[in-house]
Amino acid sequence: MTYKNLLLKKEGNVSILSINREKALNALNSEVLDELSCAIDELSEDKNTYVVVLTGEGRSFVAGADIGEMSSLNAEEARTFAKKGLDTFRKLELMEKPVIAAVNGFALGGGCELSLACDIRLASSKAKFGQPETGLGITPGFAGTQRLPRLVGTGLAKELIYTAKTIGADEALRIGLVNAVYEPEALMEEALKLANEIASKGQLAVRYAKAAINHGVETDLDTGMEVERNVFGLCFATEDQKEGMKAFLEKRPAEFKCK
Ligand code: DAK
Repeated sequence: MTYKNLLLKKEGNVSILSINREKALNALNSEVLDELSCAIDELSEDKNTYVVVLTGEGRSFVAGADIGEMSSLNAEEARTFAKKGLDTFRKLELMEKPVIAAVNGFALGGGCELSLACDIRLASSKAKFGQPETGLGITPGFAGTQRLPRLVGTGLAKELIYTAKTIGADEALRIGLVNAVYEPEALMEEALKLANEIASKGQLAVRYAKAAINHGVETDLDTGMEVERNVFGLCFATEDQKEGMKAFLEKRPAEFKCK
């Protein structure tokens, strides 16, 4: 499928999805959110895509929800807009395949929240993160109040949200908002390296692990361990498990088939 506001490139088992609305620093309007939702469905169904890298064109990852579009919403329309974003981000988070955010520039408001819905965040040294909503007289609307404290802790999330301040990549690394920081020209190369490393493993195991982690962090330890026990059992119904262990015993690299 072709998109007006997205670029989709497939390189082997890795797909690169790039938000392409440079004139508004990739701000998310309803059209971008609708396209993002379709692209997530497309990538979920694509058997050859194992890992997704999400990034933005130009100097921004995503500079937030589109303030122009949001400014004239009434309360009911704001709830509808919020649902569109929440549902799309949740779909991304729960997608079976891992998603790496390659944060190339501004990740503000809805942009920071979009990165939070990804499995792993890598940043360019030029990236800027923040939840500027209170400066606009609103609360974060795409689950920033929920995902940010889960990732960096309540105190730091409250400070970032209450002050609406923007932080640089090094500070984001220090507080655990991103996994690593790279020079701008190295970011995509490093994101693809990580994506390909993940893509070389048993994909069903990776997907089960993602599901177990996502489920586990939202529940008590005993329930989480039960989820893990179940996905562990499921692995033994896959060809990948047989191949992975056989390859180890035969002292050769495994050839996984995602089966
Ligand atoms: N929306 C619309 N246009 C935007 C935009 C945005 N978020 N961010 C940038 N742009 C546009 C600018 O208007 C400008 O357009 P032109 O004037 O050229 O037509 C163009 O992108 C370039 O931006 P600047 O000229 O401002 O570039 P600078 O380098 O000077 O500044 C900046 C870059 C990122 C610091 C600045 O653009 C900026 O502060 N942008 C706004 C960042 C922001 O506040 N983002 C958070 C938005 S609030 C909810 C649902 C969702 C949300 C909340 C509630 N519910 C429905 C309840 C989410 C909210 C947000 O994300």
